Amino acid sequence: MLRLDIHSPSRYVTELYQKRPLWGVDSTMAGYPYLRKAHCMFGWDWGPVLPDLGIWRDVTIRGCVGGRIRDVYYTQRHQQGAVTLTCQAHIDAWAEGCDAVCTVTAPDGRTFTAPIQAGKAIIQIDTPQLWWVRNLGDQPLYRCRVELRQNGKTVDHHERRIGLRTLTISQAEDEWGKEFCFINNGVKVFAMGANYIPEDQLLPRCTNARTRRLLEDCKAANYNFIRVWGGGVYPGTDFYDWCDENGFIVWQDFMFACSAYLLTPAFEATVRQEIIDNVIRLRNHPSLGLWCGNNEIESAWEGWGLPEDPQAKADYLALFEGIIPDLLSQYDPDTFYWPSSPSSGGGIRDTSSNQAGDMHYWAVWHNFKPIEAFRQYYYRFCSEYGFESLPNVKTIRAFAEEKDLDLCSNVMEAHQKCTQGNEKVMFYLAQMVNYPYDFERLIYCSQLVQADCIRSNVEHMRRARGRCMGSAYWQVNDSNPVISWSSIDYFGRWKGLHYAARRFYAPLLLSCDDTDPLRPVLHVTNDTPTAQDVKIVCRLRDHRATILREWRIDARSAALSSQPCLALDVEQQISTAREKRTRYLEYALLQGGTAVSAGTTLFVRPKAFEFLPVRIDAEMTESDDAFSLTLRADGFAKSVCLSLRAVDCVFSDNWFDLHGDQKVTVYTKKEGPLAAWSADTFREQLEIKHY
Ligand code: BMA
Repeated sequence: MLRLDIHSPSRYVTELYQKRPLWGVDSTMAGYPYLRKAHCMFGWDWGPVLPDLGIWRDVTIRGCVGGRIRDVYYTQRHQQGAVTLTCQAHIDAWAEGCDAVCTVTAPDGRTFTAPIQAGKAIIQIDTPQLWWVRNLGDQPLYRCRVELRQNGKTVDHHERRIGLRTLTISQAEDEWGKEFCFINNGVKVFAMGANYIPEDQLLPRCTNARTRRLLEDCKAANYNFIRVWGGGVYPGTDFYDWCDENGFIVWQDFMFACSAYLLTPAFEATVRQEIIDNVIRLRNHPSLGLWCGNNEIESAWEGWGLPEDPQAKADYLALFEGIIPDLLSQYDPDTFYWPSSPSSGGGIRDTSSNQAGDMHYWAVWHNFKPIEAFRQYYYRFCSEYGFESLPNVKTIRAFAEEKDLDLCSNVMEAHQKCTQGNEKVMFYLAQMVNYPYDFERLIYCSQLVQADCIRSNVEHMRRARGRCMGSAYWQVNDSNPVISWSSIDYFGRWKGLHYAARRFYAPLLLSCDDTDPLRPVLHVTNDTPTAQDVKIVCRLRDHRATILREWRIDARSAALSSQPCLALDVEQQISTAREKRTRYLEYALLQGGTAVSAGTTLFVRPKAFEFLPVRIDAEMTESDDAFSLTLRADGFAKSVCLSLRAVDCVFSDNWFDLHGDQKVTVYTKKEGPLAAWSADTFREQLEIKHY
């Protein structure tokens, strides 16, 4: 008989806290660091206090006859175009007559077999098909199977898919300090993605299908990277399988965040087992790029003014700079370990360095710095920065009644968990846009400002490619319907930011450095592994979208590079305050006649620009599997947002700008409820907003 006793987590942490307080972040239930459950269940600055309890993943009991395979670890050495694969099998063979064999099947069907002797088999793979991060190459996966046999009969087997690749962090010294950069098969990768938190505040509601859909949405927004944040849970194996298949790099935090811990013998024992279990479970995934000790605890000890607690501080170093790296050197020596995020390498010092390591930049948002402050800072790898917005009105209506549709209502404030969160929303809106008089306009404007703000930081980092080699905005998803930093809300609805991410994370990017507004410089950032021939068109327009001046150049952008390609001087045309308010730049990077990257730069903030009334025409066509829209404006329309009243849908492009003489065609697939729609219904349901 297997008996499980489930005790109250709240009672447990409260009792321990009363005996001995232990620091944890605000807006949580005190004492939560005492218990190895997802911290965010006890509340976070985007989640309610709802510590649930129970079993939420499958539990199995396996019987074995003869012997069993506990686990298998595959390591690889790449030399002169060949791979030596070592299979280390941890086998309990109790019976006489047991032997084991490892068989590797390549994607092209070739097989390699070797007997396992003294727990090891060595397999030589010539002409290996390498696994690459997305956009650098393909993701061929090798199927590896270990069989344990007793007198020729299989008694147990273990199967995994691996990728043949090297993937680690390079910290080579350079003119700015030390780089911090993923390097895949010798190629330095600019990591582009976001932070991932648990998909539901109540874990049993999470499903593999939901996770896959979220990851597909990340892929649609051109990510090649995702950081699993340390205040939640270790995702299920399906998450990593998807990342293996799609060439994402996973930054894996261990599940510790913003807290102090005490290494009592019982706590240490459970933590050790947790680390061992998860490392064994995840170490063979080709997408696993890095293990990270925790989220923000090193920086908290360094500079957050925590209550004095020498024991907890000493235990921090013992756990994250002693026990965990020791366990990794035993269980997964090949994956890079980083003690904390952010960090410059450990020792509780210099955790906010712009010379080495990763960085969390929160001066914009948490410290009320203006949006432009992003661009004054140079990061080596920015693993967190963010900006809040309100979710889709349909999401809000899931928890609010008509009378609650007011940012400062009790209901809306209950769905804002960040300290002074709504004040910050309004603070930044007041800087950027005209006063949004109705609630839906407020939602629209908050998403517009969020998207613009994150875009400007990402473009800045991508222009600094080489010096900066990674961007993960905070955060891709929500665990509940809430006002937060996410780009996709709890119900999977894309905010303006997610559409913007699709553009600012495009492998080939055209962006404008307007540090000196009268001498803006267009840059091409090429994150593809080949040189690209491009055409750049830039136009100075007035607020009717009339072209006042045009520049055109052909350029060749080297593989994996970022270069200035067109320096403009508009001092003559932008000399008066009125010209600043009525003129703007529009630019596009063309390949084969199509714009693959485009943007707009105003000389003032949107609230100061003199927008004119504009009419947008939408022409609709229909095919068997999609509705297409061709949009045209009779002037300049900024941040055109398309939606359907009754249902959700993702458009091939959205939140784009329209300029008089140009048209934009977008489509949406006839999926779900749309499958049964007529063209007339689609037309009636279409809503078009713009700034
Ligand atoms: C970072 C994260 C989270 C938090 C977010 C927003 O510090 O690590 O702890 O939710 O910022 O404040």
